[in-house]
Amino acid sequence: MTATPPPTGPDAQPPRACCAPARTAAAPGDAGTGSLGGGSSGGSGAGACTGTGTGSRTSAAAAPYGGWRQLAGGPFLRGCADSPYPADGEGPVRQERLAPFGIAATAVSNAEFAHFARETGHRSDAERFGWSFVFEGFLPDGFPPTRAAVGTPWWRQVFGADWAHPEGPGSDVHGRADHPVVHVSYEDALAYCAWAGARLPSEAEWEYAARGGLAGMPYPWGREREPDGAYRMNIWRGSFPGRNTAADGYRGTCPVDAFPPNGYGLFNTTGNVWEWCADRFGGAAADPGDIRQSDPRRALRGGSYLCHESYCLRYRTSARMGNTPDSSSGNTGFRVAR
Ligand SMILES: [Ca+2]
Repeated sequence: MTATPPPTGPDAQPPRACCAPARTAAAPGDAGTGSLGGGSSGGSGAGACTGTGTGSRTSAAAAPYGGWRQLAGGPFLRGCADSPYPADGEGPVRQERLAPFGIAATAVSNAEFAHFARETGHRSDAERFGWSFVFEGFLPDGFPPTRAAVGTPWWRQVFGADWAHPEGPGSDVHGRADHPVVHVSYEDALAYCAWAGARLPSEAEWEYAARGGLAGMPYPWGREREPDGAYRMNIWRGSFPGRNTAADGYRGTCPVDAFPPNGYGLFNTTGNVWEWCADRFGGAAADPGDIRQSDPRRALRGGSYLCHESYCLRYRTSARMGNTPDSSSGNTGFRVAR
């Protein structure tokens, strides 16, 4: 359990394209054991972004589970100069300025999303498509054959998987009311925001909030991943993808308010689940411009319980990835801003 700063230079990890797979444009065929096309760089799926079933909130808007954190904004240093993944567009470090904003202390929980779904009848993208991506290690022995995402065979296309059935048919969120909702797409997140009278944070807002007032640090609490040997977030412990020791206490998701908050009172900005942001991804073209504006992918931040340094060292404040707006998987959620 040693502190491990992000590797740079010749020791850097090669770029890894896919922390959560994209839903493919082609409609899924048989449910054999073959592979789906995919990866996080594909286009939006057929019929994407329609029928999200957004409704107006019919009851008084409740505060987010962990409350709001009102942040002052102002200038801050965004990005990192030594990302192990140059193609992600984490760098260069640049100063940005933000207006004051509010952001939820925690990711949206299953209980919150259930409330939204009950009131609006929202049908998530996973439900519309009939399937979502589930990590293979969560499927019980004897589970019917599934297809894998190309390049990331541990992601399995599971029919019947959605936010209320995170591991597919027969699973539920009982006992996980305070865990982050997963299997939600960008479009699902927007629908929730419309109901809740909130919005998704911009990437800049997310990163500013995740840094908790610390400049230039890879983690929300500082430079060391496990300061004084203490686990501070929910990531993959062991060796990926075969051995999940859950040494940090969690094999899958953890409660949205587990582990100590950062300096701004935000919980689990790194680890646990990837969080959708409002911005388009754009890869290395992180600054606004034609390339970024034409990218159908939306940005996600923070990494997840599946991230391991051997494969995906993205559980850092500046790390990014992108995915198409109709994609969903068991490690993707969101938090709201205002
Ligand atoms: Ca863990």
